[in-house]
Amino acid sequence: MTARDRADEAFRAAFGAEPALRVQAPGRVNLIGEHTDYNDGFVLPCAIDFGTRIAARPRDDDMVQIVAADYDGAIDRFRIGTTISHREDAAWANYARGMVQMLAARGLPLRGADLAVAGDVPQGVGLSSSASFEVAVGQAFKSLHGLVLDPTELALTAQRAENEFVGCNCGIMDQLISARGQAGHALLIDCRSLGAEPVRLPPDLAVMIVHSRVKRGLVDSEYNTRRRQCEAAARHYGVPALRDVDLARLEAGAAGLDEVVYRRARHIVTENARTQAAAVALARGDLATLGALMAASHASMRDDFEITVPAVDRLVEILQQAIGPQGGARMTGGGFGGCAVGLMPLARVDAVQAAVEAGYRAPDGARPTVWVCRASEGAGPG
Ligand code: GAF
Repeated sequence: MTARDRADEAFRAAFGAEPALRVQAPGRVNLIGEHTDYNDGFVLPCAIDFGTRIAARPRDDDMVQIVAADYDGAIDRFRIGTTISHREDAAWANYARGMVQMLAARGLPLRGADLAVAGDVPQGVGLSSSASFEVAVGQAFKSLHGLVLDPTELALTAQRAENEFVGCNCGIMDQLISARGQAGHALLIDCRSLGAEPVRLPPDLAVMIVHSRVKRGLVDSEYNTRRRQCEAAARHYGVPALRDVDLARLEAGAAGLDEVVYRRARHIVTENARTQAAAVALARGDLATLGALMAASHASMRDDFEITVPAVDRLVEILQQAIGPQGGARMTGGGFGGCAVGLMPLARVDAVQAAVEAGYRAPDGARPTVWVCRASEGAGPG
C-alpha cells in the first residue's frame, strides 16, 4: 500500500471520516556540498520521490490530534496555545509538536487539526525523513488554515523545530529542499542568502541511492563537534563563517590553527568550490567533470572531515568503478554510515546495480539496498 493510502486508512480508522485534504513533503538526496550548510556555504540536493504524506481536516477548536500509521496507529494529542511539552516516550511525536510550537511562535493564526501521517522515506539512513515530516506538518497547517507562509519560511520554521524542540543542531539544507524542491532539478542553494538556483538534471541521468546498511552511529555528537570545529576555524580567520575563506587565505593564515581544525576547514572551503563547479558541470551534462568532483568530495569527507566509515568508503569505490568516467559517486548526508549517491547515464543502471549487489556487503553481512530516484517537487498538495 502506498504511504498516501496508509495515511488515508489511518485517518478513517482514527476519525471515522474522510480527510478534507492531503499534503506531502519529500525527503532528499544531496548530490554534493556536505556540512557546508551551517558554514553559510553551498549545497546541491534534490528532493526525491520518497516522502511524508498527511491526510488532514481542520478543527474549530485548539486541539491537535495526530495518528501515526507507521507507529501502529499511535495517537498524540495536544493543544495549541498551551505550553507544548517534549515527549520522551514517543520520539516521533516531537517533530509534529515542535513544528506546531514554532508555527505558533511566528504569531500565525493557528487552529486545531486532525492529521494522519505515513511516510516512505527510509528512516535513519540520511535521506531526511525527519525534515520531510516537519515540513509536511507545516504544509498541512498552511493548507488547512490558509496560513501566509512561503516555502522558505516553512523551511526555516521546520529547522527551528528541529534545533529548538527536537534538539538536533542541523543546518537548513534538508528542510529547504523539502519545501522548495523542483521536479527534474537539483537546487544549488546558497545557505547564506537562501537563494536557490534550479539545475536541470539531464533527462538520461540516473540518481542512484545505495544504503550501506551501516547504521549511522555517533551522528549527533560528531555532528556537533564538526560544527564547533568549523566555528573555531571561522573565528581564527576573523570571518562570520567559513564561506568567507578561500583556499589561498586558508593556507596563508594557517599558522597557529590546530591541525585537525585546519583539515575540517579545508573540507568546507574546498567543498564549497566543488559544489559550485558541480552545478555548472551538471547543467552542461558534463558527467566526467561531475564524477571527478564527486570523487574529490568523498576523499575530502574521508580524509579531512573524517565523517565516513570504511564500509561506506568501500561501497563508494565499488560504485565509482562500476560507473566509470561518465558520472560518479560519493557518500551523501551527515555521515558515519548511511547512504552513497551515484550519478550515471540511465543505460548504466542495471550493470552498476548488479556490481554493487555482487561486490558489497556490510560488516555484518547485510546486502546493500539500491533505490533509483526521481528528482521531485517540494512540499504541496499530495
Ligand atoms: C544533516 C543536516 F541535517 C544538514 O543540515 C547537513 O548539515 C547535512 O547533515 C550534512 O551536509 O543532514
